[in-house]
Amino acid sequence: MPRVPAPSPEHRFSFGLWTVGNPGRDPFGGPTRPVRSPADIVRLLGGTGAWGVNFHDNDLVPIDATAAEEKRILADFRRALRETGLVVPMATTNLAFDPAFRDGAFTNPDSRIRAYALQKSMRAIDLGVSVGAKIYVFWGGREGSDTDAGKDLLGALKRYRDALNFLCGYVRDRKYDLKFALEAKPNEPRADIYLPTTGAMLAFIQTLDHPEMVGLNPEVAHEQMAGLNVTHALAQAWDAGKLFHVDLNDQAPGRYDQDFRFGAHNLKSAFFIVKFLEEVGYEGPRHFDAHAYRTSDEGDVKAFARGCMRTYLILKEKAEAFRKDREIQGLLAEIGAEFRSMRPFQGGYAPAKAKALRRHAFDRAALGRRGFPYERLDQLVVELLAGVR
Ligand code: GCO
Ligand code: MN
Ligand code: MN
Repeated sequence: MPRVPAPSPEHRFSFGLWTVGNPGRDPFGGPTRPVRSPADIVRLLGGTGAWGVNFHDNDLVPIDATAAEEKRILADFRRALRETGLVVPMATTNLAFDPAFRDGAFTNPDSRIRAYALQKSMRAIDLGVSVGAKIYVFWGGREGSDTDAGKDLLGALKRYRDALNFLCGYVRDRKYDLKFALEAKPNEPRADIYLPTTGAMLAFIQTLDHPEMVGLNPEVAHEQMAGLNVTHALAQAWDAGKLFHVDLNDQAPGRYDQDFRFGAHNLKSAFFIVKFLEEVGYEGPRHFDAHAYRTSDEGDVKAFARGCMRTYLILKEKAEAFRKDREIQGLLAEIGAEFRSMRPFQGGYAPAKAKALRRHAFDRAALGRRGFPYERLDQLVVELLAGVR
């Protein structure tokens, strides 16, 4: 069993103020842990090997803070960053919590609320950039519907597009070194959230004025809530050059939004996620958008944060073991074997190629007899993960 390295800044692990700082509130009960100040949360992360801390504007500065309060909070926060060496890779706007956003922010039918959402986002972008954020996430949790009875769906998409175009313009105008990452989620808190999957977001990005500034922040739980395969979503985002950020956590399909510790529910799926990110050479933040169980005390919250990172690193070792395993590689070679006789038909279209392919005689029955050793391969993966290989 190879030694698992301790988490360190080079691994680019990040957490949100709202995740490790979550006092254990849920829809059925109040907090079970004390509320910590942002600087305190940074210090809590400081000793764990984490690299970054992310925030929503109001995780750092309460929505009703005075200018003097804001100044003091920011000074404390900056001091904690200096003390711990943590950086702020990503920031975002809270456009979900305040009652003003009950029917969405950028897509709200009320033009005053849409304008307020833009103002709040511009200020939050300034705040994020002022502490070094290079990625700005948009998760439109309230952009959606509980009933479509009163919804102008095409109008909502247009407003969404207008808002992102406006904010891209703002970032360009200010010459900020900042990219946007859109985060899809199918439902919760709305019955149906607009642009519910990574693929839907990807198509939407192409309709924006500055698609090159805008990428994706796929989240494990959000894909799994919908019964989808998150590694497939990551692959599509990567293939499009749009994997700007990733929210790692875990989730059983068909449940409420669980936000479990990375790898807590589906270790095999977590393995394929890590294997994919490491194999393609993803260099962005590995952000854990996960929450400790409500039953945790503060010590257990630390164990939760360490657990997210440690599981990632264990699975990274396992991905390396997969790559070096001769039996596994032998099966992969068998599965992907090239047939020399098919070479003339590969690559793009050419009229002569098409002509030859039309004439070629295939032995369909023989093709139908070909098996693929996925049972053997999958069992080897299971044994690798179970530590008996
Ligand atoms: C959720 C989301 C959020 C976002 C966050 C950053 O399900 O509540 O995952 O945690 O990631 O708002 O944009
Ligand atoms: Mn989520
Ligand atoms: Mn998220």
